[in-house]
Amino acid sequence: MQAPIVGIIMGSASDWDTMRETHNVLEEFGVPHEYRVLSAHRAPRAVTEYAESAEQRGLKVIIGAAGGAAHLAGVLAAQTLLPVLGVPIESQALKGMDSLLSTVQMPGGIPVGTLAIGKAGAKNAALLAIAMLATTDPALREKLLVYREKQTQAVLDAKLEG
Ligand code: RP5
Repeated sequence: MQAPIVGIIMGSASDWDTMRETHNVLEEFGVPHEYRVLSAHRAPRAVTEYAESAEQRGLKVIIGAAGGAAHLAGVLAAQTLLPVLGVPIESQALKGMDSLLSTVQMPGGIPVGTLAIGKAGAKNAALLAIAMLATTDPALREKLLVYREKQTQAVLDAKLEG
């Protein structure tokens, strides 16, 4: 088994229904990855340990997903030089607007590349991580090209009933 190069971190097991999308896309592309529940407020020391050791363990990109006061991706980004992508989980109370704003609105200096709320963002986090990795991996770039071509063809072939 290859060592993971992408780390998916989510604030709660309840985020897995969304973050499975990220996992599925990375699986489809054959990108070695790991996924864990680590919370910035319920397990802050574990988040620090993860972020501080990630680069040395061989990770290239971290994806942080959380809902509500979603500071997880920012806290990860603050403690590593690796690029961190953020997925705002769709919360019950505010439909993910809280998650979106607290993930995306990082003060200048520590960036989090924030994706859309919910499953679209989870899927795109994987695709964006793949695009980043593909800049130095020609085989992965080829897979991304084929994926895009298939997607385009599916749109052009779409049949409407009526
Ligand atoms: C956040 O609080 C998690 O990322 C999750 O989206 C949200 C709710 O967590 P649970 O109460 O379902 O564990 O920390």
